[in-house]
Amino acid sequence: MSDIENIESEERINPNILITGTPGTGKTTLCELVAETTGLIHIDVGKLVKEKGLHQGFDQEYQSYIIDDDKIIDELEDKLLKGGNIVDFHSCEIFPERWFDLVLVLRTNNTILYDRLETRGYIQKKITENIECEIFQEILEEAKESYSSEIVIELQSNSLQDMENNSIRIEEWVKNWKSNKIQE
Ligand code: DAT
Repeated sequence: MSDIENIESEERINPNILITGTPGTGKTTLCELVAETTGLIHIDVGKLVKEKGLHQGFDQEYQSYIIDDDKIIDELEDKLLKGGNIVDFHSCEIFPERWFDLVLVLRTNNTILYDRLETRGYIQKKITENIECEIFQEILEEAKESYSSEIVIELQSNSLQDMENNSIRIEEWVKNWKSNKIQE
């Protein structure tokens, strides 16, 4: 880590958390819950991409936006440097490593995920692509390659009980992070 990166991370009085995982694993639902219990600000990057045009057009074949990494980074940089955010996105390699204090990768059983994506109305090609992404644990590998192994944690997200457990665990982690910060 460079000196500049150290300074930025030390200046934050609230942590930044990234919740990532294959579409349908429960990122947005969990982030909304955690935002309520911790006061962290939920940043739904997929929603911002659409609303603020942080993309290079729409891919008709895959029915998804072709994201523009630079536009996304520019949009989020100031907020993330301040800290106190819980960021929700299905990819994690585009963000600077220095932004995050914790990276959580949600994982869902294939059958459950299939049903969730079908209910969402995804076309078959997009369902298959996402199920394969989950089977080959692509996002987990991406997270391990992009961030320090100590801050990357895999969380199961199959049931409402899992969601509740995950939310409590994150709330505890935020409390600990803040009290460690005060003692520094
Ligand atoms: P994502 O943001 O990862 O695309 P989501 O939060 O929109 O996923 O959730 C997709 C659907 O699955 C939604 O209807 C809520 C449901 N869901 C999410 N996490 C769940 C969990 N742990 N147990 C049961 N249902 C869950």
